[in-house]
Amino acid sequence: NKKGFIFDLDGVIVDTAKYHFLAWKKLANSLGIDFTEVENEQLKGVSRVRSLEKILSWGNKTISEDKFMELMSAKNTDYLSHISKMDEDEILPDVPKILNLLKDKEQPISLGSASKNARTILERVNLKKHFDAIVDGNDVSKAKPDPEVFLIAAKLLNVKPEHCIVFEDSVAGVEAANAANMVSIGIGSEDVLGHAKYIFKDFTEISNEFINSLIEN
Ligand code: G16
Ligand code: MG
Repeated sequence: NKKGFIFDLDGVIVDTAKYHFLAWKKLANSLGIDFTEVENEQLKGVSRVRSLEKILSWGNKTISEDKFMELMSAKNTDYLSHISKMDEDEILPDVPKILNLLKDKEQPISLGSASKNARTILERVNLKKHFDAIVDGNDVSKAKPDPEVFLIAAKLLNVKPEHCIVFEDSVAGVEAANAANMVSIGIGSEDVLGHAKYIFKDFTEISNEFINSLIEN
């Protein structure tokens, strides 16, 4: 029995969501736009371009295309300055345990991230070797909630979409997994991820029995 296990990156494997938050907040505040956890939640899983468009619309701001590119690049430079200090300690609890369990069970594993920095981050935390495929923001033309990222991952793993399981921390990502006809597993709070098929606070709540049942069913 082979299923395809697809992991989102930010907020699922590593807690880079806090660095995105810091970088977007700095940028928004510099434009005189309020930015709290509430706004940040809506940017999770959302591409860099779309995130900046949203922030500008919240602040009723229009800017030139050049300025837009400049802000995107400044945000990423700021974000990368946080990333460059990351190490294995920032892998979220029990993620290696689950990856190893899936490997033992010979289950194909892919990354399915919106981030263009995904490969860099996986290398920093030394997890790249666990993945049979990596699909990230450089490989897609349509961002989450479009299912494209997960459908490409399924294809690379050679597993049918309906036999894939997606771990996601974002509203957009759970929507993308559902749209791809995959089993969506929300990692985070029930208030936010209510439309996921299953929800867990984090991987410490996921038992080996649960993983086995996903493989068998
Ligand atoms: C992540 C984050 C988003 C971020 C996006 C693009 O997606 O959740 O907040 O805006 O990637 O990231 P970058 O600016 O690094 O290309 P995911 O899908 O890994 O959660
Ligand atoms: Mg995420």
